Amino acid sequence: MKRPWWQSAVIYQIYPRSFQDSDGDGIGDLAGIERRLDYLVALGIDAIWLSPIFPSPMKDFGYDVADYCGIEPMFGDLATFDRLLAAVHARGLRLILDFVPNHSSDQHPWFVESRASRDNPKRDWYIWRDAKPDGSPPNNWISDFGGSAWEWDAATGQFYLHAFLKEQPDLNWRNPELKRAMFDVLRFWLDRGVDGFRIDVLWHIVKAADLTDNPPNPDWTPARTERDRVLQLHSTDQPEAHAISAEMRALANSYGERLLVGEIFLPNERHARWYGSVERPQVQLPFNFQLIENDWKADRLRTLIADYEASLPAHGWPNWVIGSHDAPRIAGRVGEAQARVAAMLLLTLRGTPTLYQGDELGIGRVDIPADRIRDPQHLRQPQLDIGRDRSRTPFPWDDSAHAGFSTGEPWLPLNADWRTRNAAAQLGEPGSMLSLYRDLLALRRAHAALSVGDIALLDTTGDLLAYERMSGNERLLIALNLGGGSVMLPRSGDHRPVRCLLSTRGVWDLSDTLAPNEGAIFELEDD
Ligand code: TEU
Repeated sequence: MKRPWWQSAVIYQIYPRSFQDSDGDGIGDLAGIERRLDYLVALGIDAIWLSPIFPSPMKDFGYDVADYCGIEPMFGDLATFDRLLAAVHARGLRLILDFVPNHSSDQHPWFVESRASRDNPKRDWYIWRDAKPDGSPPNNWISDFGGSAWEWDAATGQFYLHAFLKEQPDLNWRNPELKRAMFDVLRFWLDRGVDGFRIDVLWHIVKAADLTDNPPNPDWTPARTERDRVLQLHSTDQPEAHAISAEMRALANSYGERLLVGEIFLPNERHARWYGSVERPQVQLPFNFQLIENDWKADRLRTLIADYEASLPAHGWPNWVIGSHDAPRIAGRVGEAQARVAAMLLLTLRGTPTLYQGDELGIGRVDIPADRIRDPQHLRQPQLDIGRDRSRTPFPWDDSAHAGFSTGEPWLPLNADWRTRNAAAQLGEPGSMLSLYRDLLALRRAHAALSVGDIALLDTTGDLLAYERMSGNERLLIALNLGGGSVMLPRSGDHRPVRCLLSTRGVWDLSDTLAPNEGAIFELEDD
């Protein structure tokens, strides 16, 4: 059976503002990305996901779209985009775009019309409601960025809904014309040749028709725990959103095998429903954030891997991610030595991994001076330790001015150690994080067991996390030491490790032991 391309692929997320600037304005752009494609080829990834590149007032840095079928001038234009897409395809890579269907910018012409008057034809493209008799918002829903999810519009005397910033009004997917317009957007990009979409907060796009109050959540924090999400009972995860995602998939499939990645935050059982059924599939990859959201402890990870695998429908393909433009840097969170183990985990688990730009250099936590904070979520809640800017700092390419990112002052500061922690410095350095990523990606490409093989978790204890991956006659053992002491290698039934293919320390030389913070991949043979 020929597997679809995205099952054996590794996706690399680019945050376009921060990858490579080509015109000296301190903000990355499409021509800059094109210039760096060979770096990505050498790294060994298969597909690129670009965070939003569409015209935007940038209140939420592109997640507030003012024109779904254009390119933000700061990033380039449609001609630059077509060139980039051709250059990506010429290298055998794929390109997926970020589709933001839940909300537009308040500057989108649709919203400008919608708010113009109550009888405007586009009024119903957004979610407008009267105030309660006492003047308060229509229900108790809260915005992900804090406060009520309703904004009063004095001119027309109604509230509109916004799950995120007030400059990101929620679109009304129950309106057939809006829905048609959004499907036209998907067609526009599919016709141009993109290989798929990452769909922003897909689970949000339809709300309960009667806008019922959510269960009260007085302890809500922007940390967004699983509990917070479950309490968004009526504002998310509606059956109609599943139906729409099945229609999106049918459209994507009509173009050949194009990939849909859905940003979904839900407990396993409800999360798994976003795969849909064999007859009526939804997204191929409902994004799985569990490695980001859980403690970095061997027993915790073992349980979550087992539970997640067990929750997948038979046709459901897993996926994993350890970093994004919204999450703290993995190396900041678990430390640099463990970040190497995390890289090995991400690239040896069963399923499609997504890498986040800069994690392959081991960039840690970057502290942003108060006067340079740009993240709207952080600016609204400065007292909370949630700054997303820390993961959005410019990519350090080399030790020249501004780390080779731009000839001008970058829009966010660089990582403090950019003079030594940059791509050029790590390229020829066998022990570097970049070399480890390249080795892992090469190994994954060479061993089907690592990309598409089965997985069997071993019943280990303490700081050891271990599993086997197998395909055909090949059987590999991955043993990860999540702690600071040595651990014994696991006994694996009647198989024994015969050869170490890769260690996060460079060499594995300890017979039956893993050094502190060491992860290693072994070939197994029958006893
Ligand atoms: O994020 C969705 C989301 O749930 C975020 O609130 C995320 O949990 C938060 O940023 C973590 O602190 C998507 C995008 O990835 C994010 O950048 C956007 O701000 C958001 O949607 C609105 O479009």
